[in-house]
Amino acid sequence: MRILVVNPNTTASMTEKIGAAARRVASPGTEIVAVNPAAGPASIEGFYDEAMSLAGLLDTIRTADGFDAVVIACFDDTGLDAARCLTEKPVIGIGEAAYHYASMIANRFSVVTTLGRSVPALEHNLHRYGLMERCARVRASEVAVLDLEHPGSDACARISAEIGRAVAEDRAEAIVLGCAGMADLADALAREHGLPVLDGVTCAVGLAESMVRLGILTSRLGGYSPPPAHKR
Ligand code: 5HY
Repeated sequence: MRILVVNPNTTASMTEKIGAAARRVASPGTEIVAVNPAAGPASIEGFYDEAMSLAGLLDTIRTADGFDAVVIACFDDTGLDAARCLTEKPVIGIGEAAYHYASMIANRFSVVTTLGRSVPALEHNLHRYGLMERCARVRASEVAVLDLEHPGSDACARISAEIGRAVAEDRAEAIVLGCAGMADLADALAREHGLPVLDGVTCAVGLAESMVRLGILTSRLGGYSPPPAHKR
């Protein structure tokens, strides 16, 4: 099977990191193709950036072919509903995937994301997915998305400190890392804090593979029905 993994921001180094994380967990025989649009925001932090990234994201999915599933590798599940109108193949948002997995392994989990301005979009999605009750809190580490691309930055230490606060103050039993750019940090942080730390890219690839294997496709009726040809 072939899985298209789309990073909706335009930072190629982050797309490579996302692709590497996806390949680490993909089954033998699964090909991962990680891409990002040519135009759009270099990072997505909040509602405005999300809106500005939509055209590039949807164009990337609309023009792609030969894929069995699509993963949207941005934690606010950018354009997820619109993308599901473009193809009957499963389209998985890394946020939605991680929240569902977290709710199956813990009674309450906390999300640790980047900047404060990113928090409301994630909270909105948790409500939409019916999982807000299982999420103790969405926390901001105040690490900018692009700081994650600088190995010398103290990004990991600040994320780790926020996880410590989530365990102490939220009684979090699991942590969801709220940015695709944190994909390479999950294992070390789980060992450091002694609880499950989930990365969305990993969860989404696992979910996509199982949906493809089970032959589960997106309904073509109602909300996800394809746009008429003249609107494509
Ligand atoms: C992400 N932004 O996963 C989100 C994280 C955030 O460019 N990739 C981004 O802050 O919403």
